[in-house]
Amino acid sequence: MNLGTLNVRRPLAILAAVGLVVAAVLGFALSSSAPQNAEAAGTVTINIKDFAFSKKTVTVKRGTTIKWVNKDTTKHNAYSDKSGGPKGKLLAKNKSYSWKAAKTGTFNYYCTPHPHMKGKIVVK
Ligand SMILES: [Cu+2]
Repeated sequence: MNLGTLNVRRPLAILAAVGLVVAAVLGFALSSSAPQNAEAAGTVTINIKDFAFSKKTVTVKRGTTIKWVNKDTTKHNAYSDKSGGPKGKLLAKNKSYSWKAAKTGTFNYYCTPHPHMKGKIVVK
């Protein structure tokens, strides 16, 4: 009688406790992952026009995508000698190159055929 009710109630109490823990962990995982994805979704566009980058220095959060769009008839690119930096190929007019800023640091870049064209991306 008394033993019988204990034997039935304990597993139920344990199940209820486990259920609460699972719900709490799931809730935390869902709420903590959503804002991070939103932050990483941004894109900053830099136009290349008249042999110059439209933004000389761009400061972004890690995870941001940088997109260079060539508006000149002449082919240009955005290339950094630094490891992990942008390694764009020459772009025809209205073509673009995207690079995700995955590492923090300062990335100086230039246009390979026109090294006087310079820019800088600071990733924080
Ligand atoms: Cu160029």
